[in-house]
Amino acid sequence: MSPEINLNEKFQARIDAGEKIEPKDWMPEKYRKTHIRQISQHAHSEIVGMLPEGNWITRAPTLKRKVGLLAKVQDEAGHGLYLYSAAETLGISRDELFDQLHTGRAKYSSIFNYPTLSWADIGAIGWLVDGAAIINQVMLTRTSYGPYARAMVRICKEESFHQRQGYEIILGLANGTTEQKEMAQDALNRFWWPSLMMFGPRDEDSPNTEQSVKWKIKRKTNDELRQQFIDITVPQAEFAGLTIPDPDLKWNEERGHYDFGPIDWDEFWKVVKGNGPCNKERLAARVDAWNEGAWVRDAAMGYAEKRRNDETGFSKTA
Ligand code: FAQ
Repeated sequence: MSPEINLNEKFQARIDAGEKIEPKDWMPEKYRKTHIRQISQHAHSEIVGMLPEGNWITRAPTLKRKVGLLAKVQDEAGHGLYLYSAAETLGISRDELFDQLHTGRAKYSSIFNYPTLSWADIGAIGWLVDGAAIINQVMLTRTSYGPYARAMVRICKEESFHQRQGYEIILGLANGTTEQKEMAQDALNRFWWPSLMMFGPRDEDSPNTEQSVKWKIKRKTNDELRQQFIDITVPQAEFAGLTIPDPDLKWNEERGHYDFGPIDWDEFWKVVKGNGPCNKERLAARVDAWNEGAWVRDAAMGYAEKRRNDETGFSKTA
């Protein structure tokens, strides 16, 4: 047996035994690369995801709503930072990760390429987008790579607050005037299908799932998580008096799940490949932020360098 096969078998045995893999442990190159891809895609999603909501901070209808939204958007920045740090433990620099995003080589979640047209969209994002993100991320708290799993624990706590604040906005609108209820329904109509797409392609079209399940990166498949999200969310829509925009949606007694209509996968791939309603705008906003923030990074690096020099001797010994 070659040493490489032996290492691979030992690695799989550790995974099967439920052990966490830590940064300095031996790991197959593909495991490392899959994590860099997934964690960085996740990190990019968090910071690009700040843009559609940031759009409404100055227009939130009350002080309470503004404070809630500000806190949420700030949380997403924090999630991005934990996740970039987790990706860095795999031997890639943050500059390289940002370069991949800015040059369009790295993906981020398709959902953030849709516009936020009304205040109700902020409710819909919290309720549906954070709701979908939690379903996926609760699974990831048990993922096999230690730094990613640990980052997810805190992120999930914050995401549940986000989900609740979004659902509360939707409930307020749904129980308000006719016009407010229509706004909530319109937001649900536009965000429902893109939220289902967040879970990724159907299992039979998902090239990464099989290996990721074997390595316990994913504990559930895209279709399993999507179904879980639908089953949880439909009663929430009913409680709010809103209608899910799917004429085929029906409880299936035998399966113990909701059946649902076909997802427009052409739309999904169009958005993933950069041709959604806001892809260009989102990327341009990130590139601008990077360029405009250069002086802050330079100043922080200059200060860190100065402190390092101070600690190594000269000024401190005086
Ligand atoms: N959008 O073989 P699979 C959030 C790509 S966080 C764009 O199934 P995999 C918080 C996929 O990368 C939301 N691309 O891939 C928040 C792959 O391409 P590649 C983000 C997608 O990785 C809320 C190809 O399609 N969450 O919302 C999408 O096994 C509010 C084939 O797919 C995460 O990133 C998509 N929707 O499964 C923030 C969670 N789906 O790289 C602000 C972690 C698939 O081979 C405001 N990620 N693709 O060229 C995951 O769990 C997985 O990566 C999946 C995809 C499930 C997303």
